[in-house]
Amino acid sequence: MSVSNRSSRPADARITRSSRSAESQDSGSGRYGKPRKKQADSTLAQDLSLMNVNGQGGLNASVGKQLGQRPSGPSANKSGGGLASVARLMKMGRCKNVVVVAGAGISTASGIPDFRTPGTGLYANLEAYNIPYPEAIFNVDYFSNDPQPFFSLAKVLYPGSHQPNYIHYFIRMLHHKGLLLRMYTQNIDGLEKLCGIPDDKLVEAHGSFTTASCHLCYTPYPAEDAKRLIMNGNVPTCTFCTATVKPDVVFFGEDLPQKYFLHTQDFPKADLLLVMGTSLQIEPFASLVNTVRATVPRLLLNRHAVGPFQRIPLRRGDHVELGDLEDTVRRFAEMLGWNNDIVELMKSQEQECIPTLVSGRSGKHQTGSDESDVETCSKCSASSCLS
Ligand code: CNA
Repeated sequence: MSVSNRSSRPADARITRSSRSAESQDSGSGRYGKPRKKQADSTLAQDLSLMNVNGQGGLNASVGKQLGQRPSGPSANKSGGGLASVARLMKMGRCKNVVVVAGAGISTASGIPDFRTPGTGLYANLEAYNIPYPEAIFNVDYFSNDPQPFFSLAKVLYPGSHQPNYIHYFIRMLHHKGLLLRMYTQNIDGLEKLCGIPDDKLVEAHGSFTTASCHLCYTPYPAEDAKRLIMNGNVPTCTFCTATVKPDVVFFGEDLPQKYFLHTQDFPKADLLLVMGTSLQIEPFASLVNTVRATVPRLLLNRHAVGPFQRIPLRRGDHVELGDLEDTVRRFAEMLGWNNDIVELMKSQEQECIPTLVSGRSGKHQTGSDESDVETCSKCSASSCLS
């Protein structure tokens, strides 16, 4: 659903994006289910400026200090213990309602930088954007005054110039095998759809570039026109109130899409939770991982231990596999006996989606800023191919 009707949504059906709170994140009850008020800008700015350190103030300080340095032992290392345990459960047919929670780390193998990886992450490379603090780039009040920093970033993130990688296809394979209950992604790069995960299996919790609207009055604006203008260095303006139009990517303090509320049905039903490539720093998304039933296995695949997976000892049923995500997912697929299927799926997707140059602006696999010639898949739509 579009965020264009945000203003008309009743307060008890709204939930907004914010940075992670410093209070306990593993209470099980979670705060995400409660409506939040939009924060005042100054409070928000203060809150956001703490974002990079918040993960260390959560569960307990001694654990926080050991971010990314899990001790050796079963289910908490790089040995494959956690992967093997979960793979065994899956092969026994015990996991038929798998929920995937994902973040920017699943797309770094596609060449899209994440936020927080030191050195390569977008937050470490923001000098070019001329902003006072990194999170200003997703601050709607800041955007209101100066949309250029976000539009510069949008040029990098707009779907079109990146391809899904093995990790996306692994998740696609979960669906293919009938095991994916739902994927909840924070990503806005559109690669989940592009690899063929169907719309009804996907919640893009932080919105996407698929639609655009006025950031003040939410009047919808044609997304392709907004893209063309932004890519050419121009500012799309609302036909109704003349304020700046932005792609419907959810900024801090803005409502999440209505589809996000599917979590109230999905997480209690899940029999396996896979958490991949996220620092679990953004609320309310981060707290979702605490809402599966207590007996449900949770597997974190990431470079560092994050959120409740920093606990020592881990909660019973929790598994952590640290390391490069693509390598880890390949090993996981091999354990499951899925590797060949995934490789075949990737090959067939490449062949099915051989782009053809056509005239027009409605292509799904658009790769450039040129408004007349776009690459469009001649056989499929991004979300239906190979379904
Ligand atoms: P983040 O805070 O940057 O965290 C990413 C996590 O992934 C970190 O813990 C990294 O250590 C880990 N990671 C990165 N690369 C790898 C790898 N190759 N192997 C293993 N682990 C890896 O990003 P989050 O997603 O947690 O933060 C949420 C933000 C990021 C969302 O609001 C997104 O909109 C936003 N974002 C999205 C994209 C995208 O759409 N591709 C890119 C950058 C930022």
